[in-house]
Amino acid sequence: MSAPVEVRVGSDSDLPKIEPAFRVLESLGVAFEARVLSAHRTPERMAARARELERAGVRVSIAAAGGSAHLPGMTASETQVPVIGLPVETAAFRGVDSLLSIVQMPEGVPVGSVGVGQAEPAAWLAAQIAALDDAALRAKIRAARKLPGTAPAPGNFVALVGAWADRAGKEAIDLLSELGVRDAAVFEAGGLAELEKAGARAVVVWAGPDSLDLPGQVASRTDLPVIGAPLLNGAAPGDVYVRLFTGGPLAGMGVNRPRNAALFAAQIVGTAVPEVRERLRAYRERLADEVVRKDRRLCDAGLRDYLKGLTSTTPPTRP
Ligand code: RP5
Repeated sequence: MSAPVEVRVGSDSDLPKIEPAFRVLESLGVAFEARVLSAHRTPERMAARARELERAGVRVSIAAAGGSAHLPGMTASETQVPVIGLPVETAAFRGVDSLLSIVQMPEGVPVGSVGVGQAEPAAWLAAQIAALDDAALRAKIRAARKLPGTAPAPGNFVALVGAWADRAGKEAIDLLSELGVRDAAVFEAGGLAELEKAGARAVVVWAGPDSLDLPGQVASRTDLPVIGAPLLNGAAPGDVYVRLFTGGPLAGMGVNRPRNAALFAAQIVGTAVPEVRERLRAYRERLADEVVRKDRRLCDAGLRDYLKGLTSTTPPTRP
């Protein structure tokens, strides 16, 4: 049996920069395996280890990379184990390049990103996911984070916080139910005790333009894994992720990716429920089949006809 947490870096030059993550895991007594696996320089080796994670009993992977930072996303594309992306600071762009590359995942393959250089929050989040079925570790984390009292053991329930995001909420609940997570419900941001009591295993918090700090506020008051999902109209303000990553440790999603928030939550449930893992795999296979079908059609129809078909069927962009 492997350690419950894997920490992979794209280069050994990342290791000193994320050292605080190792210190947090060590202080909690959470066993981890550290690996250097480059998405570009050792793609096969990186992918092969990602495919082994689930069978090896790894519950969560932290993938740290800088610059083009493809390691977290490519890891996530090879496994249903939740991947926490840790954007490493860069000299040229202060890590903004790493962050945007990691967080803006396409629909269907989520990565839960932390902020630039947030090695400690990444480790807390990983420890919290690893601790979901380990009451002693959970108590240790709550004490270390100065969270009062004990929390009930989680069930397989996903809590959605922020009732205003009706459409995103519906999309997420529909997808969760398709993935076999039948218990999902909406709570007010103040209802943390209730959602913990209800048996939440993951909490999705919608963040609108005026509530970008809400996920961090929720995450500062619970040791359940919190997923922060920004929902915005039009171009995102430049400080969207500065505001999102203030407060407690959380897994940030790309802008307007409610389905990825649901998928990440389902992956967390899937660490305990084999049926959900199976459905996640089937969902991923359907996505792949769809791309293959499109590629075949493009090859058969030729570029001009394919483009004509696209312009007549492209749905209007989502507000
Ligand atoms: C990324 O490129 C690594 O994650 C690292 O942050 C960056 C630079 O790597 P080195 O050139 O230092 O190996 O893939």
